[in-house]
Amino acid sequence: MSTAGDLLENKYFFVNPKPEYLDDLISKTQDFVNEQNNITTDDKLVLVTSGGTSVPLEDNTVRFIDNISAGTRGASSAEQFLFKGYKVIFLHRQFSLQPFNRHFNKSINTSFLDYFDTNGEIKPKYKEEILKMKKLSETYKDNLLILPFTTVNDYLWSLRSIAVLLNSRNCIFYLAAAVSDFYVPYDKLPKHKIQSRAEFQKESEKHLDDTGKLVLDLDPVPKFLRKLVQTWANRSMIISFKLETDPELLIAKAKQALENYNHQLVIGNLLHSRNREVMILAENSEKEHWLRLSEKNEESTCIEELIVDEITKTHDFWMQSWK
Ligand code: 9Z3
Repeated sequence: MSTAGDLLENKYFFVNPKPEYLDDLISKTQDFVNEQNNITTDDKLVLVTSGGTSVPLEDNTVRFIDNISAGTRGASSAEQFLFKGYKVIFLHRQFSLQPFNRHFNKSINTSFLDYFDTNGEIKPKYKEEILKMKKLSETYKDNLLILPFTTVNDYLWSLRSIAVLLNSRNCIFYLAAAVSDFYVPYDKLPKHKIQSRAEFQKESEKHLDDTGKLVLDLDPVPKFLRKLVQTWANRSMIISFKLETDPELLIAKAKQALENYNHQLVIGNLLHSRNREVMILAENSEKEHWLRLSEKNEESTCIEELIVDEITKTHDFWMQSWK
């Protein structure tokens, strides 16, 4: 029996055109998966999504709505999965943080050129860290496929295309990207830049009210987690993230997500403490538990090391349960 949600999800891909580069993304993913021979061996693979999706307000986009995410969670988790022996597909918001490189563009005090002296040599105080990250990125380069998205539409098309290629028990979907809840469907999207003065508005593209206010009309983004869990990747382990700002809502919303979508695990975090603590709620478990960085280990560890350690153990256990 199809529900109203199903209809919305199915309609989505008819109304919203696929990104131009999608075929290229699919063939890169196919090559990566085949090269690794992943689906037929015991190799483990993870799709990490990272960064925020944008919602264009115009087809020729000048203005857009964005979701907050630097890409730290995704990029840092991708590194940790590589260290654990996983092959990683890193689907990230273009220009957000990337594994290994992230260590050099996260500081507001240091820009790219600050790493070099006037002769173009790397300054000694940065050399050790640069060489370390360069070595790691070379070591893992064949195990890492980096793919970009910008809009929520790019993201959804890419997620669906990649999911059906990876759908197997040895794959994890680790959905850390911050995905918009609302968007403008393509059939309602103004072609050209929305005019800020009424006299330049075309009759067919009226967005200002009589007082000159811009009135936006956004549709809810269909709940694709349901499709992912039930159809596209119904053999894989799926982990979603829940971002809240009100601490009183976090646990309830995480529980609700597990009940609604029946996937394996929700990781909840609050905006301002997301780099220090997260809560984990697994299917069939009564209670959530927290992972926290202590003051002692804050300097030497990142929270993603704790998260990925736990996730990979759960994945091992979960794969065993299917054998
Ligand atoms: C997260 O909650 C991520 O942990 C963050 C990471 C985006 C907070 P940063 O990249 O931040 O380290 O700066 N991601 C998921 C957010 C999201 O959109 N979840 C949806 C929701 O909460 C559902 S899947 O409803």
